[in-house]
Amino acid sequence: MQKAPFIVIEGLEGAGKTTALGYIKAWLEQNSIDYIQTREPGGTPMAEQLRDLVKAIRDNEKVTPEAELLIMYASRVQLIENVIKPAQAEGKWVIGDRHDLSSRAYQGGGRGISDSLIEPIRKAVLKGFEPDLTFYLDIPPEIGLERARARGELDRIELEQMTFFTQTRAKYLEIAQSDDKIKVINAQQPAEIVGQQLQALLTEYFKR
Ligand code: Z5A
Repeated sequence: MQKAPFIVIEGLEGAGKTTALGYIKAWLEQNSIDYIQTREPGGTPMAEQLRDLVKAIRDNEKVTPEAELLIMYASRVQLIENVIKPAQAEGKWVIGDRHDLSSRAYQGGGRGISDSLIEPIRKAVLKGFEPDLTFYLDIPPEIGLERARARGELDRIELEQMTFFTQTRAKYLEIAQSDDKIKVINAQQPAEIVGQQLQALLTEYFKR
C-alpha cells in the first residue's frame, strides 16, 4: 500500500489556516478519506507542554532564538515518530496545522538563524521526512495580525515587531519559489475563494 499523504497548511498568524482547514476536511470527508489532524508545535502530550513553554510570555528571561528553534524541533520529532508515521502506516491521511516550513520561515527568516545551524538539525531530526503537499496562505503581516488581534490576546511570538513578520513572510515566499510541493495561495481573498482554490488543488494533485 502506498503511504497515506501528509498535507500541511502554513501561513502567518491570521492568514486563515483554521478556516482553510475546514475546507480541507470537507474535501476529505466528501471523498470518504480517513484522516487525522495535527498541529505544531504540539500534538503529543510532551509536545503540547513544549508548545506552552515556547508560547508563554516571560518578563524575567530572554528566550534565545536557538532555544526556540530546538524546542520546535523537539516537538516536531515527537509528533512525527509518535503520531504522523503511525497514522500513515494505518492508511490515514495526516493534515498538519504547520510543520517544518514554519521553522525555516520564523526561526530562519524572522529570527535570522543561519542555514548552517538549521540545516544540520533538520537533517538529523527529519531524516528526509517531508510533507507531500504544503499550502502556504500568503498575507501581509499587518492584515493577518489585525485579524488575529480582533480574535483575542496575542502570545509571545505574536507580540514581535513588524520586521520579524515581514522577514518571516519573505522567507516563506523565497522557499516556496524553489519547491513545487509548496502551493502559494493569496489569503487576502474571501475565505470561500481560498477554500475553493484549496479544494481544486487537492483534486488536481490527488486526482480524485
Ligand atoms: N512557530 C514557529 O515560530 N516555528 C515553528 O516551527 C512552528 C510554529 C511550528 C503557533 O501559534 C506559533 O508558533 C506561531 C508560529 C510559531 N506564532 N506566531 N506568531 P498558533 O498555532 O497559536 O497560532 P497560528 O498558527 O498563528 O494560528 P492562528 O493565529 O490561529 O491563525 P490562523 O489559524 O491562520 O487564523 P484563523 O483563526 O483561521 O483566522 C483568523 C481570523 O481571520 C478569524 O477571525 C477568521 O474568521 C478570519 N479569516 C480567516 N480567513 C479569512 C479571509 N479569507 N478573509 C477575512 N477574514 C478571514
